[in-house]
Amino acid sequence: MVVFDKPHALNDMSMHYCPGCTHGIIHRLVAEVMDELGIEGRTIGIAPVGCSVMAYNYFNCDMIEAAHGRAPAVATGVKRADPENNIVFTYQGDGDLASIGMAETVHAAARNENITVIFVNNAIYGMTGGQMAPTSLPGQITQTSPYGRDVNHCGYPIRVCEMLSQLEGPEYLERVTVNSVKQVRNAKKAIKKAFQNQLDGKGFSLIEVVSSCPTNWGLTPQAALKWIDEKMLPYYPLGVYKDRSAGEEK
Ligand SMILES: Cc1ncc(C[n+]2csc(CCOP(=O)(O)OP(=O)(O)O)c2C)c(N)n1
Repeated sequence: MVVFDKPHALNDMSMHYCPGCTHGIIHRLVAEVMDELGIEGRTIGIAPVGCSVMAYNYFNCDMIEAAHGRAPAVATGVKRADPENNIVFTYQGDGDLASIGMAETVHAAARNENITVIFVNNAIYGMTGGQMAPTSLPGQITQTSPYGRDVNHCGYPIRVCEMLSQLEGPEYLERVTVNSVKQVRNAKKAIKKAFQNQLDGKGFSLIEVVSSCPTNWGLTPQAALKWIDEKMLPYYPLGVYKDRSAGEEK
């Protein structure tokens, strides 16, 4: 009896992510959803610049690499080129989505582009060695805030779901995490819904996944998962921030 198998939508290769990094879990959830919805052959993923820059190697669907932060703009073009057939998702870190790419994010949401955005918030610039991100917590020690993020000097972290929920445009915004089995299951449900919304023509769906970066947080993998509960979730509460179709007959 098969009790564990690789999703077909993930390629059979080892990933370059650090031990304890949750990018791998999130890749797997996206791939499982592609399998379950039977959309691998018509899905086009847009990879970001950041640790997941090589996501194009891992997903077994068509992939395009976007310039840093521009994934929602590329996704807009790909979706609009063939809206009936193309299923388009972006996969972006917090530096990519909420810093250099903030304009693309906000405008794609405001336009209610019928795309799916997977937003991996690990509160740091992982790939470049742990600089402060727009989502780094007040007091968080990073390479560019060695004494902790000083909000008087660097401003406050941006809560993306809360901010986008003020727009008329977006269809669905939810924040999840993947630091326990229960949370991984919830995250999968949210990711599946975000793809299903696109199939149903409902519009812009963004799932923010609160994630770990043990290497740049300077923690063991286990301690990093605990840090999510203790530090990240009080600042970034989990939940649905917008669901325009909530209450509609399923
Ligand atoms: C135009 C441009 N500016 C800056 C960089 C340098 N750079 C590469 S990745 C990155 C940030 C990545 O952080 P994030 O999006 O949070 O993803 P993570 O690596 O943490 O998964 C930056 C600033 C770049 N590659 N291109």
